[in-house]
Order: sequence, then structure tokens, then C-alpha cells
Amino acid sequence: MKLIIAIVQDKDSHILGNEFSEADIRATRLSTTGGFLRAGNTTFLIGIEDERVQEVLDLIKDNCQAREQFSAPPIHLDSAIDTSISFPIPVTVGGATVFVLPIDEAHRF
Ligand code: 2BA
Repeated sequence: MKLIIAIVQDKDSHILGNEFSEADIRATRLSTTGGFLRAGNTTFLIGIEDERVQEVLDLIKDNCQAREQFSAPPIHLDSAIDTSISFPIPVTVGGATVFVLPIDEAHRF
């Protein structure tokens, strides 16, 4: 058995969650925040049998799009800092960041 941790954009999370439900894939959604953009994203935790890992990866790949977002510049209160370098910069986010981990044991009591 494996634990799949998938960090996806909020815009993709609804349809991906529906796809998991339809495919009878159990998943937990967490509301999370990216460390770089500090924008909301969604993290799915999916415990899944080894033979279904590829099916889950395919669903994630098919339903998560890469998008361009703008990185907010840090706010400098010090007026001595050159503000001309603080324009938002475009950053390509996603489709999804996925980790697949081994599970030693899984229980549902
Ligand atoms: P964020 O940390 O908000 O990152 C959003 C996007 O900003 C990233 O997209 C990447 O294009 C860019 N980025 C992140 N850190 C950067 C840096 N130090 N310098 C320049 N650009 C940077 P993705 O790579 O698609 O990541 C989307 C979200 O997935 C991330 O949101 C974070 O929440 C998560 N993530 C990505 N890699 C991760 C990792 N190795 N461990 C844990 N979470 C990760």
C-alpha cells in the first residue's frame, strides 16, 4: 500500500475530488498554503493499493493544469529600498506536486 500526497491548485481540486469519488478512491482534502506564493492550495492524502497507484497518478495528471500566477512582492517599509525591483513576477504553478510514500501498516477501526 502507498500514501500519495498530491498538492494541487484550488481551481482543480473540486473536479479532481469528484473523479476520486467516482473511481471509488478514498481521499482526504486538506486546505494548505504554498510556502513560496503563500496562496491557498489543496493537498490530497490518498491511501491506495500498490496496483492502483498509476490510476491515481493518471487522474491527477489529467485533471490538474499548469497556470501562471503572479508572485506578490514583499512589502518594504524602509523607503531606502529600491521599489523598482518589487513588481510582481509571473510564476508557473502546477499542474500538481505529487509524492508517493510506502505505508508500513494501514488500519481503519
Ligand atoms: P508554492 O510554494 O506557493 O510555489 C508556487 C510556485 O512557485 C511553484 O510551483 C514554483 O513554480 C514556484 N516556486 C516555488 N518555490 C520557488 C523558489 N524558491 N524560487 C522560485 N520559484 C519558486 P510548483 O512547483 O508547481 O509548486 C506548487 C505548490 O506545490 C507549492 O506552492 C507548494 O505548496 C507545493 N510544493 C512544490 N514543491 C514542493 C516540495 N518539494 N515540497 C513540498 N511542497 C511542495
